[in-house]
Amino acid sequence: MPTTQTEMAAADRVLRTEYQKSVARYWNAEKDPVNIRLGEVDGLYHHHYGIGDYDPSVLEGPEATRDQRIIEELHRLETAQAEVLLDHLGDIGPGDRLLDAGSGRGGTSFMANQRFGCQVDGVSISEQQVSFANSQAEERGVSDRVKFRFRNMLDTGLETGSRRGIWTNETTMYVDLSELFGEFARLLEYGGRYVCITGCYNDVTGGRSKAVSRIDEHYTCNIHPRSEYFRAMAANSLVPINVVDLTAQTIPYWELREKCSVATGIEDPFLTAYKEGSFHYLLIAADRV
Ligand code: GPP
Ligand code: MG
Repeated sequence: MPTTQTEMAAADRVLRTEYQKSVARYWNAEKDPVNIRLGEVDGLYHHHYGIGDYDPSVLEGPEATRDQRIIEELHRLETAQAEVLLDHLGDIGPGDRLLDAGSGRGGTSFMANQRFGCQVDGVSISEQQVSFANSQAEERGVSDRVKFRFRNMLDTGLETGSRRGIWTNETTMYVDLSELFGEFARLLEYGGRYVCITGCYNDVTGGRSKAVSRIDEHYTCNIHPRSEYFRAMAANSLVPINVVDLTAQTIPYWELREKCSVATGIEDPFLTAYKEGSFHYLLIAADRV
């Protein structure tokens, strides 16, 4: 946390609003077992949900090890989600540079570096997460290629046109999309790819359902309607090439998570929102033109 005058001035430059400060406080304090115990499975710490069917055999077998089996299975589904995100980045070479916008404890960044061998920069407004992720980079021996910075994704300070690819893995609900995509359009080279995985509410059912409001309240975020993503992309030279509705694929993750000791209580609102159709789990890949 910032203590000296210089550190406090730096924090004020990154955290411009009271809202951003409150989000940073939340993530600086966060040590939830649903994230830590899953990360400890293999050292990849994620801050997103999972996709794909779970293996029902994890629910059987010895009672004493059941919880650990579920934790490992949830972690496998979260890693599978990040693989699908990376699949949509297109051809990335070792000389390319990528940005993980809202990089959390670094899980997706390390997977990208492992897959493409390229440089990955992560930005986060949580100094705690930045320091955790940089320690992970040291431990993994990739700190020369994967770097995390205490920066605001709306104003990263990174070089214009420097990015072949950018992604947001469940982070866009904390920011204004026009501002965010304006910054991404600046950072991406011509033909560069942006991949977004997000939860968004359904314009067709109309407005924010009670279950979606409970999710907002739980994470101090502001879930956007589906339409807002496409409006803000179109206004910022980002042209969608793929839109994948992952809702059906994420429901098993939440059903399994509900049965685990690390459940946080937000499982029921997610399942309700997805099943009633007021909320989607969406992947959007778009090219910078
Ligand atoms: C959670 O990561 C993601 C968010 C906080 C954004 C909200 C996402 C939506 C799709 C609406 P996490 O892994 O830290 O959450 P949890 O602690 O619940 O696992
Ligand atoms: Mg989690």
